[in-house]
Amino acid sequence: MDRLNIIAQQFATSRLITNVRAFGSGNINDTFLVTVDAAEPHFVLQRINTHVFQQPALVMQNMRIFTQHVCDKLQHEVNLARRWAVPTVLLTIDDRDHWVEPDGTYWRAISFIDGSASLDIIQDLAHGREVGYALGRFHHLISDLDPAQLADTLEGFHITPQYLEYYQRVLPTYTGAIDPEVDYCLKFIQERQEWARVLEDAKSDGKLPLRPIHGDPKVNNVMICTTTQQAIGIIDLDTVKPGLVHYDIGDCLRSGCNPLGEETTAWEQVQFDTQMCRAMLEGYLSQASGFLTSDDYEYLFDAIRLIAFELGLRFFTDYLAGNVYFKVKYPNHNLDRALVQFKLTESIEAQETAIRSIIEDLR
Ligand code: GN1
Ligand code: MG
Repeated sequence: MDRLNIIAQQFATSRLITNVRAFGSGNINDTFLVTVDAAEPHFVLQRINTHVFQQPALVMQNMRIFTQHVCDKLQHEVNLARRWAVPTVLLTIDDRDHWVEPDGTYWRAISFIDGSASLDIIQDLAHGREVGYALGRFHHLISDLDPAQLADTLEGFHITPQYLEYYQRVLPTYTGAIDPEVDYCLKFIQERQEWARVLEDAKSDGKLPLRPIHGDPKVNNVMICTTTQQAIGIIDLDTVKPGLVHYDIGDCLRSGCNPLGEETTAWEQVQFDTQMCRAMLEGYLSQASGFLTSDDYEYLFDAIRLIAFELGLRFFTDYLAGNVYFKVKYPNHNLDRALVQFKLTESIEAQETAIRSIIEDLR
């Protein structure tokens, strides 16, 4: 039996493992789908990237608090018209929520939401509405969870000014060529430095409150029922922690309204799809309008623009730093990813009036 099977076996109790294979397209953790014999449900096995999540025990603690809260709430819900599934943490034979290998790597297992699948790229407006719905449902379910109960598992996550500071520290260490693409990125960031504080300023001014958030609600983290095509859950709970719902809304839209997807190499053709933006926001607000304040609405456009910009900045900085954070398949991968996000940001900026009027229409 190879090592992966031995690790998977820790979480499988007496079930017989039939297969362990690489799964999904995450940029941080290593993910595997474990299939077990006969009618038993499959599960997901993950090696946590402890360079990124330096306190994995806190990640697991947040997950437990989150799951408990949501499961309690779902039990008391009267409207059970739609299925909503929460991924649960599997325990090892000796009741631990993780397994540490002799080489120090940190592993955990999570249930797979049966009868569901996720897609890397948005398919159509109906899919967009479902992805938006899922984020709204998720926010609604945790809107009464006190964010102080959740640990900060990734300090500085989505704090754009901190990414800018890191960028300023990395920039002088870059010894590669300043070709036209790199030059475009340098100027792009330079021109947006001041504005990039917009959400953090609003937070400091008391306009936007800390709430529990998902942190990474991109399209492929929303599970779609394979029979009804409805969204039935959100996975990847590592970054559930206190934050601004704006980070989530911005992240969800920058992911869903880019029909070419974030991994395209055709970055010059990247456009922000405003029709999709309307569909996604409609889906989101059908669940979230009850807890959003008028200040929340005021910052929605900035959120959409900022999180695309921020992800471009994060990818570009990692390219300059030598690809130390995001996994890459080739040396310029993070540069290509940054160009996609910056082109998307440009398209958002060019369509500001249209996007703002969609937000006005829906509020
Ligand atoms: C990372 O690993 P993954 O794919 O779930 C990143 C997100 C980015 C995303 C871009 C902890 O998520 O913030 O939006 O890549 N997660 C972390 O695809 O940095
Ligand atoms: Mg993630």
